[in-house]
Amino acid sequence: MAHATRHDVSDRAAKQDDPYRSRISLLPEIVPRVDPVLYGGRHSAGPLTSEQLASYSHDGFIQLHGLLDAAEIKALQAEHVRLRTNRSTIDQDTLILEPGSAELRSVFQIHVQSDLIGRLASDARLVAITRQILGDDVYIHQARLNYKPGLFGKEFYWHSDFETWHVEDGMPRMRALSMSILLTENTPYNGPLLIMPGSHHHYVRCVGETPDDHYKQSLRKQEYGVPDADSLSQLYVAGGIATLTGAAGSIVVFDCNAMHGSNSNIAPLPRSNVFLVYNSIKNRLTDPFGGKKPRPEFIANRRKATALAPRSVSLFGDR
Ligand code: 6CS
Ligand code: FE
Repeated sequence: MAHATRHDVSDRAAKQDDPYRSRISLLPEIVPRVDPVLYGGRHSAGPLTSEQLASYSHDGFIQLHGLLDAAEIKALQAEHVRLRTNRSTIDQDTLILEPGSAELRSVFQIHVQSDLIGRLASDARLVAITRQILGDDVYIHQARLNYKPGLFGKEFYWHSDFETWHVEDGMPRMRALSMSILLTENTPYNGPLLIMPGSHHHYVRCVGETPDDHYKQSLRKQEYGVPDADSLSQLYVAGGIATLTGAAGSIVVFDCNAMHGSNSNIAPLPRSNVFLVYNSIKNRLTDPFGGKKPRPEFIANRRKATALAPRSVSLFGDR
């Protein structure tokens, strides 16, 4: 079926009809989310309890412990070290450095470049949770290893991932989620993920025109698609800030539109997490709603947007 792209209608009209338009007006705005958080459907009877689903719907995130066993966590930590010490084996286009230094910040398409993390991404335990929340088959939109090195790891300022994925990648609706798998202990002092509970129910329209090839800058330090101070303060007053500390192996599942960020890491120990972004196959990318050219495949998966077949419930093959 031919998908009408937005070039078939006047671009201006398309932009005004877009409920999640952003980076158009000179004034920021907070508007209500128009999509559900939990999509129910045929996968509604999944591994999460009704209390966990209610908590996710209310706050925009849940933290899961004990899903991976000690051997799996150890294998993921060894893989993290292998990737870090064998940088030459990684596609250099997918390596993102810290702003102002040669310290490694992120490795994208990590589920393609690491067999073990590829198995993690299609693990039946994770896919079942994602299907239950998104109510559909899913695929990986983006996967990255965020290093946040000790002493030198820089912050990720407050943002909604969906605002970027909508404007710069053409993700139509809020039917995606991220899973952050902690590879090192996330403590109060090494830059853990911070989320504003309840912020996912609101959409912050940002100001400012997206520069060409914005990702070359934004993945190091994001300056466009950054919410304004007043909107951030309103979301904070409404829901506060949750600090997602936890042991290696715990998993934070959070909505694509949750307002989140993390502080710099000046502690002498790294904060490394794998981020897996799952998108519903009904929410595949179209043309970027911001009108710029699509971002590269290693950031936004377009060519392999087919339903993930859940693999065994072990990172070590069928068990
Ligand atoms: O632009 C992106 O897709 C990336 N930027 C941030 C700050 N979080 C999501 C994603 O990694
Ligand atoms: Fe993010």
